[in-house]
Amino acid sequence: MMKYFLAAALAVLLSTHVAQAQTAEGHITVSDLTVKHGIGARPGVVHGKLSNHGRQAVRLTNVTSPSFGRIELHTHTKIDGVMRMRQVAELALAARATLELKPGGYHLMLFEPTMSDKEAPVRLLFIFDNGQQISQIVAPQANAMRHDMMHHKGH
Ligand SMILES: [Cu+2]
Repeated sequence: MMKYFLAAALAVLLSTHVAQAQTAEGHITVSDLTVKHGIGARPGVVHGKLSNHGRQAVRLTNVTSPSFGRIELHTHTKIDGVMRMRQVAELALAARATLELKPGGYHLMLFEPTMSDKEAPVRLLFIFDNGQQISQIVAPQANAMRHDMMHHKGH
């Protein structure tokens, strides 16, 4: 019994230590996030800002959410004169730089929604290759149909 208690106490100490280490080394901030759900079966989209205040480049390698089965990192590239969306494995954040996720540029795409209430806040977890993880809760924006159709044209 005592042995179990000590192991549990040690586990708490260790996890506290890890959390503090992440805060101390956390040079990245995520801000101005917007979440828009897709109409019908179309994917939703996330825009915002990723800022790296550190002296080393980092990469955003994954974003997860309990509200979506799959989140992809996307960019736009011009192919034969036409702007098309393309999935990328990661987003590079240069040292002391801000990467903007915006229409016509980098963005996140939200697939396989698991929530029934489209007005419910969406929790997003940003995972970086330096070990930092940032959790944000965003209230989805009301969806303007025309905007949604423009965004997904040529997807
Ligand atoms: Cu996309």
